[in-house]
Amino acid sequence: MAKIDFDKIPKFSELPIKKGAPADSNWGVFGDDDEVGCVNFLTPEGIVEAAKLVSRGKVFRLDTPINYANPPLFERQPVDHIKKSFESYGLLGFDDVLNGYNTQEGSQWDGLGHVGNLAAQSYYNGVKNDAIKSTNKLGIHNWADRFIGRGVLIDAFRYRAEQGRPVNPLTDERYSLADLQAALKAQGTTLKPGSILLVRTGWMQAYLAAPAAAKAAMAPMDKLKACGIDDSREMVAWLWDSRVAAIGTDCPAVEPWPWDFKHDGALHYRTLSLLGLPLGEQFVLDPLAADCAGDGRFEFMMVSVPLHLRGGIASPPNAVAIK
Ligand code: UVW
Repeated sequence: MAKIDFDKIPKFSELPIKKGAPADSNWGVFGDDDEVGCVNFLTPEGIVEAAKLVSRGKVFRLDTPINYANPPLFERQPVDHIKKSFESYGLLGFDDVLNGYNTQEGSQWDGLGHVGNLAAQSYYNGVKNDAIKSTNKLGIHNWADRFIGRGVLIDAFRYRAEQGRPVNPLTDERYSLADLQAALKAQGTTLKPGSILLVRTGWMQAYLAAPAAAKAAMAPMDKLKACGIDDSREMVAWLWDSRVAAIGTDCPAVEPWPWDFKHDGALHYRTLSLLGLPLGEQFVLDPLAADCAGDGRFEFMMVSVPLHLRGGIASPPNAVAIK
């Protein structure tokens, strides 16, 4: 893990630093061969500081149980969980077998091989499609022991409701940068360099409360409508200039769904492909948000240990927030 001098990291307005790199990309900032992206902002010093945020020993699991969405969103396959018996060996016991496990069936970090920028025909740091397809380049394994540090929650859903401008999470409404900044201020929280930012949009709570028929109706890609955060240039400039290491939300796509795959300015491209900034989706944030509202502390230690899957495209976060 290389030491990061936060003062030497270029500002968004100074990007790109590499000749020929797309506008608004940070390619080369962490090295031409870097496969870690903004997770580089999580440092050993940051882990030590984050550990000081633990005072009550309260732990919040941030992942959905496997197969929570029935059916899974975006036509992803449900997991077939088989318990393989040891009976034939004359033993009492079982193994698990997960057939058809899509690492994005529920809570997930989108890895840097998830989407590439169409205009640049490249993934983060200029990696080409063939390298994603046939090598382990930009795999989720690069984050397997790196996703630990200070977590910050912005309860944007609560803030908007308190402002008398409630968001309906089951529509494609968006949270603006001004909403996120005002919510942070109202909470009395600051974004220090090297934070994992979690944004509660209210989607998960609304989805879980929906009847089974509504869940089935919203699962197909062309039927889903979901809130998210704005895909503006200002939004990513703020995330980068705040040295955010990753952004996780409780909605399906971080940005509102549907988003236009052909639109260069989509948040997926601006973050994953241009900045190497992980996107977290379908996180469980409601119990954590209730606790933060209760004690007025919206920061915590966060430990996320993605699957050690070489070349993996995405992973359940296997994440906990500890207060
Ligand atoms: C798509 O946007 C297609 O997937 P996800 O929201 O899981 O990143």
